[in-house]
Amino acid sequence: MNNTTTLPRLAAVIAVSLLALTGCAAESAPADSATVPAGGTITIEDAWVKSADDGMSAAFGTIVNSGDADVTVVSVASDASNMLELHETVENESGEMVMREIEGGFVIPAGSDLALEPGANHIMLMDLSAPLQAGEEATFTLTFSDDSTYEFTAPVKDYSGANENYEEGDEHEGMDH
Ligand SMILES: [Cu+2]
Repeated sequence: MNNTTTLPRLAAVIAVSLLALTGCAAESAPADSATVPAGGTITIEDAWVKSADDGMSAAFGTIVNSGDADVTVVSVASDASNMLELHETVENESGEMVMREIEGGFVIPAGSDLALEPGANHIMLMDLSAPLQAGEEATFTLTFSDDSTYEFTAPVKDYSGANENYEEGDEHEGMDH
């Protein structure tokens, strides 16, 4: 009858195993929730780009964040433009609405959205690589502060607005006169 000695030993082995399991779970649970990439919680609705022959244009849409953490767009890229910027539109000292690169990028609050629209925040195409004509499409890649990305395709549309002045640096002021 060795049961009296093997049972406690077995119980001890099980206890150690459970400790190892729970220790493992406790370590991995917070890591899992923290590693959901920003790009996995983002979608864009009603995206479109303003048609233009050359120079500058802008892209719009509603960036939706379905996650439980704020998401920050830090940069955007597209084959349609040699250079892109994230712009906001603000009133300058003279009371004119001007657009400029937004400091810190676009923040989309958790469970909320951010509208990119003419006269407000927008994706600025600074230097078109080819004419953008209505009916065509352009593909954009958003990069978030955690280095994850989200790619979307937007149709090109004719639009007569969205002609805000660009807030030029001092070295460009002469161009306005
Ligand atoms: Cu702009």
